[in-house]
Amino acid sequence: MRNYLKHYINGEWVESTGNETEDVINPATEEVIGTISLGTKEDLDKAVQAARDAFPSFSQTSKEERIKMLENIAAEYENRKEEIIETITEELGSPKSISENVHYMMGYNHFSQAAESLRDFSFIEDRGGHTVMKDSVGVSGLITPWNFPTNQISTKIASAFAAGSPVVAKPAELTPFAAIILTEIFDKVGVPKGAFNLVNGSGSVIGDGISSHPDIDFVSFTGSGAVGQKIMQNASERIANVALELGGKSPLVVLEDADVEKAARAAVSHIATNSGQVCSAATRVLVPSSMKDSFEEAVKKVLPEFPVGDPQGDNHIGPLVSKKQWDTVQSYIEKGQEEGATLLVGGTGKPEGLDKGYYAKPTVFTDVNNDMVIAQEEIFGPVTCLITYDTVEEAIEISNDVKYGLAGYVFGEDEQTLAKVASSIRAGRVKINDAEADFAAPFGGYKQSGIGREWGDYGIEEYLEVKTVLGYPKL
Ligand code: TAP
Repeated sequence: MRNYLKHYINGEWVESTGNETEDVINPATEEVIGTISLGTKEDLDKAVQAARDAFPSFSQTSKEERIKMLENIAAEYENRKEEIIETITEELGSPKSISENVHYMMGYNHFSQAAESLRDFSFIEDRGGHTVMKDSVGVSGLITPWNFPTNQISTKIASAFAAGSPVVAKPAELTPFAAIILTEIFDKVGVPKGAFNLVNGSGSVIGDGISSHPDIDFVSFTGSGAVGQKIMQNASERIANVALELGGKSPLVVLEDADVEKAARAAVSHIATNSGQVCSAATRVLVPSSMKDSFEEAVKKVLPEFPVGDPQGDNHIGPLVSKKQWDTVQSYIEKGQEEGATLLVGGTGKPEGLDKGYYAKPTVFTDVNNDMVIAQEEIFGPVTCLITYDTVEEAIEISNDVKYGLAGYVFGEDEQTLAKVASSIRAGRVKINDAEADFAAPFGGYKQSGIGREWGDYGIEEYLEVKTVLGYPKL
């Protein structure tokens, strides 16, 4: 049992001023695996004050000091590797291989990449004989969701630290333990007092408190569009800047000359990895009408490569994070059937033999029309839609006919067509075939997928203000 009843404020673990607690459930066993304190507005005020007090000195630390700090964090993170993997598997239910190769790996890369990006980053530059300086934005409030317990919080903290911005962070109640390990890491490597503060608690108290706090200068949020809107509204009261990383309904365009099996494997992998609880997952697969049958056959063929089951075992798909998320996914599968889409594989209910745990069946709908609810709304589970098209222009039109614009994927051979589709998709990140991820490349969305960019030097820019000084002395 992991009982974490304290918050981390001003370099110390301190008692909560309230008595409320929340149990954390392992979604694979439905058993309680620990408890956290739910912070109060008073706890939050203390954390914000600690960050404010740290601002004058933390914002003036040298680039070299911050690089060293980020490198030390990355090294200590590596020392805690096994514990991080085990913790994420327990609290999120992600299979061990995913906890290691996706969750652990992403957290590590954000800290080491921030150090790397900082090395070449210029906080002062010349513009036509005048000077442009980049200053820390002030105190940052970070609110993160449950689906990537180390990725989102690590990219935000790494960028904030790189920019010299003290932080107040609130992770999701469903998966709070990975953030506690990160806090222990910051404590161990000697992050200056007040530069990092962690207040556990509910979205409605601590999350809302962060977005409306008069002494928080910048809010970075990852999560649902509905909460993103509230955060923007709250921040607008004091004209505070926000970065929002919201949902997606990303297209995967299979071109006529694509390797069908490779594309089908990628399509299934998008809904299998992290049980499809991924904002950038491709959940609309656009297939040429002429390839419909062969693509459907390929989906059925590759599906057994992604077994569902105990995350402690050798499986690729674990449970969904909670009963609530399981219910949401079930209702979308029902909706798809009501709307007239055809179930190619999967459906409602639990996979055979998995009665305990929030397991859902990987589900692929075919004969989907892009206007259907299942093609327009983010389901956040192992569910995808096959949509047919006749021309490349039509594929581009369908790709963009959605309120989101987080990511896009294209499979094919002809370079001109790949380039045309990739450059026409209105999204913040487009991946051609199986191109490798790069942590220096920016991540973020167009349209209702968000505002701002994370990762690498673009991520650091979010935590900076720009000051022009005309006539600055040439020192
Ligand atoms: P959200 O409610 O958006 O939760 C994300 C974070 O915001 C959590 O830390 C949450 O706290 C906090 N929060 C909740 N209400 C808040 C408020 N009024 N002010 C400030 N912060 C607040 O997401 P969810 O309910 O967990 O998931 C709902 C749906 O959102 C999912 O089905 C999925 O479609 C989408 N989602 C998207 C993403 C990404 S990466 N785009 C991630 C997660 C979920 P607590 O949860 O601790 O209360």
